Amino acid sequence: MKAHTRQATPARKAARFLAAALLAAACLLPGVARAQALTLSYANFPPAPTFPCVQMERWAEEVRARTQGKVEIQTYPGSTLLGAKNMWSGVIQGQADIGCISMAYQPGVFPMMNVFEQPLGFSSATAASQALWALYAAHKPEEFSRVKVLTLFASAPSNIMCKEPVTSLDQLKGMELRGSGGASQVLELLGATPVSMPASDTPEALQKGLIKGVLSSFDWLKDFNFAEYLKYQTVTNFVVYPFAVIMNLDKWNALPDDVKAVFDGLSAEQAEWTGRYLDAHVQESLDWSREKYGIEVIELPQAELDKAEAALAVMIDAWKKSAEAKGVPADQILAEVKALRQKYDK
Ligand code: 3IO
Repeated sequence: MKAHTRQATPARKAARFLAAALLAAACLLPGVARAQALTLSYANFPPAPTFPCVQMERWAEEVRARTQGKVEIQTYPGSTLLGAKNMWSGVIQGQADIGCISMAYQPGVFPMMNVFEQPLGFSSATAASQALWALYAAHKPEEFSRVKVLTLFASAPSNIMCKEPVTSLDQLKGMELRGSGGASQVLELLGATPVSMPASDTPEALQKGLIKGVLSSFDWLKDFNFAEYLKYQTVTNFVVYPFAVIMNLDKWNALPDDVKAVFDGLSAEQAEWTGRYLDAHVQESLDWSREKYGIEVIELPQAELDKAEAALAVMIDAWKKSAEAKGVPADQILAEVKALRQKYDK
């Protein structure tokens, strides 16, 4: 036994070394896993409580869960990394890996997808978001070729939130109201004075008295606390605002295939989730605003709504012309969007 032990000494040393090595490796493993976890930055422009940021946190949670922690998403709400105006270029240049844009802030940049800023009669954020993703997935338009599109969604139909009661279209004449893109054109055509700015700049403009109100969806009343200042809500159900969540192309191309599959698998689902969240939240926002600030909700007579619809019809022709000039088969796209609205908007 003794001789055997003596002879086995080098082997025992080797075994001890191996055990130590294994222990060290075991201790290191969590560290290694953590070091390998990929962190991506995700920039957003409006404040954290607003729906574009709520959907961002939901997406980040889903990514963490579906990649088993392999991918960590660091979120930056409230323009802390990129603001509304430099979101598009900032993501293309890589200042943020992922960013959320409101397409209305870049008129002319998205000739095909701008069809969603036209008065098409979508009645919910859910239907508009589903249609938006479906149209994008079917065409993968050139206008987004410099980025990876992770998901798309739309606001709920837009309504007038105002310091003064708007009970007829005539009252809009010369009134300074905030809107962007398609919503801004709507205001113009109805005789108001549109003041274009990103959602994130609006609280200050209102405080300074530069505008009397806004044209956007009713989630604003609660999430920007506008119910405190804007007591009169006129239900118009005008255009929606389309959004895109975009990713830097080099960062996307460098992702492992399994992570790409997780992101792609989330796109359509995230669009629908966001629409459903917002539609429910708009209701919540109205109820909260009634309860807390006693807001007044004004319904326009049908004749007024018909008059507005007639006045806005020129927008679609204008979109067609500008889209065709950029090589978009506008009639075909319009027909597809109308079919998608029929499918999703019940
Ligand atoms: C919007 C934008 C940021 C935060 C909440 C929001 N709800 C509806 C919108 C759409 C809009 O007005 C815009 O400018 O994108």
